[in-house]
Amino acid sequence: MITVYTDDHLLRNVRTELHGGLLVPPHECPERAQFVLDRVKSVALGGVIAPQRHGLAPVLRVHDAGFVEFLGRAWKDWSAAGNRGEAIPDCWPARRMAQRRPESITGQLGYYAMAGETSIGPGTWEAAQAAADVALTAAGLLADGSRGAFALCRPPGHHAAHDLYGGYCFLNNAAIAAQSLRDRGATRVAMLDVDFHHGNGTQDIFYERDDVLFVSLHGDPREAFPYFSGYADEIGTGRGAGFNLNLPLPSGTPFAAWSAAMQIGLSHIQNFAADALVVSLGVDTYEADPISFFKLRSADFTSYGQMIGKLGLPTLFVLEGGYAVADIGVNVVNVLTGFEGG
Ligand code: OKP
Ligand code: ZN
Repeated sequence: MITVYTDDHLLRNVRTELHGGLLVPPHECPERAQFVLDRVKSVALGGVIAPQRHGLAPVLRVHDAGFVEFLGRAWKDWSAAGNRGEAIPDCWPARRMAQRRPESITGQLGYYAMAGETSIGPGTWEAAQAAADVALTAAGLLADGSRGAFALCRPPGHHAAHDLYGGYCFLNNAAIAAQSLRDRGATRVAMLDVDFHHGNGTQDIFYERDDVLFVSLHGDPREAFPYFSGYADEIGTGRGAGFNLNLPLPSGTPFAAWSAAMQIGLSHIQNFAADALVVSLGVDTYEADPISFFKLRSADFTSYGQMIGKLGLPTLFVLEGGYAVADIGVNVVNVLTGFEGG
């Protein structure tokens, strides 16, 4: 399997994450990508290629133009306003408040943020664009006939909605790639989100559509981020009713229970008769993950990679979360080798 990767992810290197009432070094750090790349090379998964630039057109197929324009200038406006730290929102359009975009950059951060832990710094936008290019380039490999491809993306994307950033995400790499597969001729695309956290952004982008099925396994939002999305009764709306499947699971879920839910998700994907599958591959379901509460072991990642492989679909894997940094490479690549029949 080919991996698409660029060092441009290093441009996303903020110092702060709002966590537990403190500004701490971010869980979503550059070392994550290095551990994954090292493991890809040490098991000789396949070639590693650089992304091609795709520009903003494929990004604007799923994201709001005002939102994309905001991301492109947020750091410049924030620092020009005299702020000395990284850009963090501190006021949101909550219930009964005006849903209007203010002029102030601080107000705009609140307008476009779905969470406050995700600081914006210099280079954040350039890295987010590079991650989208990685996903688009890997999608191009599928369109050209590959059975599998791996987009080694950083920053991740599945919390980024049509016009919202947060949860360490800015552009929804997996959604941009799925839409590009549709635009390159696929009639139906299935998306499977195995990250510990609900992919609220992907759900949002495709919620009214019947040509993209979204299936997500995740920590029950009553107890886990993103708290306000991911309930089982969110099934899609309009034409999209029945094309969104959420499988929330409780704290302490071991692989036996997780894989039973996975089997349900996979059978929905099978019935959908997709032309291609996009997997949002987060490995924060791991037992040692510092911010999550499932109990998967490293060997379990191989097992579920095999389960995905049995679908027999052209499959694009897009990296999302995983914060037990030293083990992320083994866990991610176990999924990929399992998929390939290892
Ligand atoms: C991104 B992805 C720690 C919780 C921070 C954001 C989690 C984002 C996860 N205080 N909340 O889905 O792995
Ligand atoms: Zn996650």
